[in-house]
Amino acid sequence: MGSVGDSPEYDVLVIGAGLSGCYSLYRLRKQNIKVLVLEAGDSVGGTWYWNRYPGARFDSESTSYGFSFSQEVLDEWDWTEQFSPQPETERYINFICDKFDLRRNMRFGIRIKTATWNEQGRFWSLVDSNGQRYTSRFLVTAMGVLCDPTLPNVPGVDDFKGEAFHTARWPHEKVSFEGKKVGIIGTGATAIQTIPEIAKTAEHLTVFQRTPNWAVPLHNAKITTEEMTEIRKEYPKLFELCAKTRMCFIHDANFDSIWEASPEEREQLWEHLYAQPGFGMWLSNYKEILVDQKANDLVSEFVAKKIRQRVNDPETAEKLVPKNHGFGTRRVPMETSYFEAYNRPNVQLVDLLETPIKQIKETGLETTKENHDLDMLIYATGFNAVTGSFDAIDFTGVDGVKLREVWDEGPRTYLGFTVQHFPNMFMVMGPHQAYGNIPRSVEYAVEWISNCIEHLRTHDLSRIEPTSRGVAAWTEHVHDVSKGLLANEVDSWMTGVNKNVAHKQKRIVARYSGSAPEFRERTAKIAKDGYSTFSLA
Ligand code: NA7
Repeated sequence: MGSVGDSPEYDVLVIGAGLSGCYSLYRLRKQNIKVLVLEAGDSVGGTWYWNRYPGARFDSESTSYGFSFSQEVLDEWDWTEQFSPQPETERYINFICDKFDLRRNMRFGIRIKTATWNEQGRFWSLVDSNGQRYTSRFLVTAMGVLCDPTLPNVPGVDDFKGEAFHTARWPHEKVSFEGKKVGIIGTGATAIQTIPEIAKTAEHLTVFQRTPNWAVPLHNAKITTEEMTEIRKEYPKLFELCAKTRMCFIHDANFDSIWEASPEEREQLWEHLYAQPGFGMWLSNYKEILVDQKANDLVSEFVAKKIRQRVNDPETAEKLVPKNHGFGTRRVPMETSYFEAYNRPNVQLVDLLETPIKQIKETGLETTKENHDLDMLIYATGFNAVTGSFDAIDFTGVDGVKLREVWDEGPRTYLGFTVQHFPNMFMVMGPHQAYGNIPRSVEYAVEWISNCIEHLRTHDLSRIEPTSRGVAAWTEHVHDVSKGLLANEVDSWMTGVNKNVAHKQKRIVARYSGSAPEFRERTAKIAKDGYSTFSLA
């Protein structure tokens, strides 16, 4: 595949066949656009293809996480659990791809290495790891927010001779823990889902924790066929609600002030939220808890009390209580019997703040205190988030400008969808976009982008690029709305920090932390005004 003369082979190339890529293809193809999706994995699903570790599941309610664009899909697909497990989600994405015959415009096992803008021909030229070239007028990146897994930067990572897996590159075959001494590094959302599952069958599980996280109960449950019939009737209301809430979840903001509630009333609300399924404790709490340190200290103390109640050994419990950040200032992991896992005789917690990792060896892991012999080592060590998948491709724009250089001090975008010097390139779930309940945000982003491409085609325009003024104003706006949020003063993937990646030591403003309705209002206005704030040709 290549370009014929100076004209590109495709109208649009999409990188990635996760939720963003699948919906991009569906939409663009409906607009009679010649589109090809290039995916590194062997099948569709993105995040839900790669993250197949035991216990992987939604933390968002299944019914609010599914796509809303097709009535047929809503009518035909039954969710069987309130928070869908990974195998079911992967089946769901495959169901959609089969239903709309999406695979015929997809190529798998294709890892893009370079993406270069050709100014003269006004097209993008992509080259994969085998040297194959693909060209298109427009480029849509649909590469996901958390797709580039990272290993710990400790000596000896390659030396371990036992089984070793990163949770985001979990094997397709069943992994057995029986009779094995298993070690896991990390205690983020992923580890918190998988630790209780591994603990059930491993002979011994050692959890190597650097930073504890504030996890609260998920309260998952089955969905019966009768319940699904009722849920189906409520879909319009449910999506209407998601369109109004700050992060597109069904959990609505609480506008009550913590300072007007008595200690008993606070306790009552928190007990209620702690017993509710999903993100309520995080998102429907008093309005001050995510912005006012004193309010945050109070709710953190409540969650700490719960941890102390649930973990039998007081010393272990204390290690599991976060000390360097407050509740809700990192993405809150949702757990199912996570804290109770530490009451099992076969589970041991190693606090890496007290005894850091010295090295990984052929036989296991050595801390500054002792050797841990292991048969299996699991890396639940997270991702080079948000910009990681962009770092992995050599993007070259106008006049040889490199994306890595443009984003050297943190992302600079226009509307989160476009970047100056990179004409005709659109990002789904790129930096500076509102994430929250991802599929809700994906649907909006894909619709905005496909409408924009449609506008360009119908107006005989073949080039769109944001202006430096537009980028400066949007980037400033994104920085402004992030001010005052306690989360933006804490190291986490949401603030772009990954201690294992050399250029990710400093906090950046990686995402849009204003409300999703505000994000949509601002970006929809630009579309309504005919994209006149862009430079069009
Ligand atoms: P996270 O949330 O980034 O967690 C990664 C974990 O790995 C976290 O506990 C890290 O500790 C730990 N880590 C990373 N590197 C090391 C080293 N070198 N030594 C010890 N511990 C380390 O990734 P997840 O996959 O759990 O979750 C990602 C998102 O997926 C989640 O937020 C949801 O949105 C879904 P640290 O905190 O850096 O001290």
